Amino acid sequence: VCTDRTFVMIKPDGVQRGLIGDIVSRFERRGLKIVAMKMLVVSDSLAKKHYEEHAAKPFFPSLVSFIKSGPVVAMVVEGRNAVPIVRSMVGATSPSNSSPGTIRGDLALETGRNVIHASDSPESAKREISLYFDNSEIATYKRIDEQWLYE
Ligand code: YYY
Ligand code: MG
Repeated sequence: VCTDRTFVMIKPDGVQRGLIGDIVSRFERRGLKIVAMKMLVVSDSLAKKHYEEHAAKPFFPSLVSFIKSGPVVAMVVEGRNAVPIVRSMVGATSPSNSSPGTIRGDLALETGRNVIHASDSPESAKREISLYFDNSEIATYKRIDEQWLYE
């Protein structure tokens, strides 16, 4: 049984543009398991903590205000190699570099409106999951297709 986990967040632009279903569906069809999911409006302090690695960058203030600008959908996604698999599905940070077939490559045009966040390493996944979820909010269950997804 695989317990690799990553943190994913559909950003306010993705929610406002009606892309929640499309994005969640991509993860489900890939075989990844959604083990936690909620809609919330990110507070100022949570936004700054989430993106603390970028605190000194020129885009930090606009990134923080964008992330707070409307509801987001936060998720914990589980599956073998969930971190790199989800990052490859998300695509490059700048949509002009993200390949067609990726979420950003199919659904976004600008870096500052790139629809989705996903953790970039197992360590950041752990940190980000704990910023958004209590352990009690994360479900443990089996998908009925797991025997066909894993050898
Ligand atoms: O992990 P990822 O989201 O692909 O990119 P990061 O380099 O961690 O940057 C986080 C976030 O910041 C990015 O999704 C958009 C925004 N951003 C920006 O607005 N302008 C940049 N030059 C770089 C990043
Ligand atoms: Mg990042």
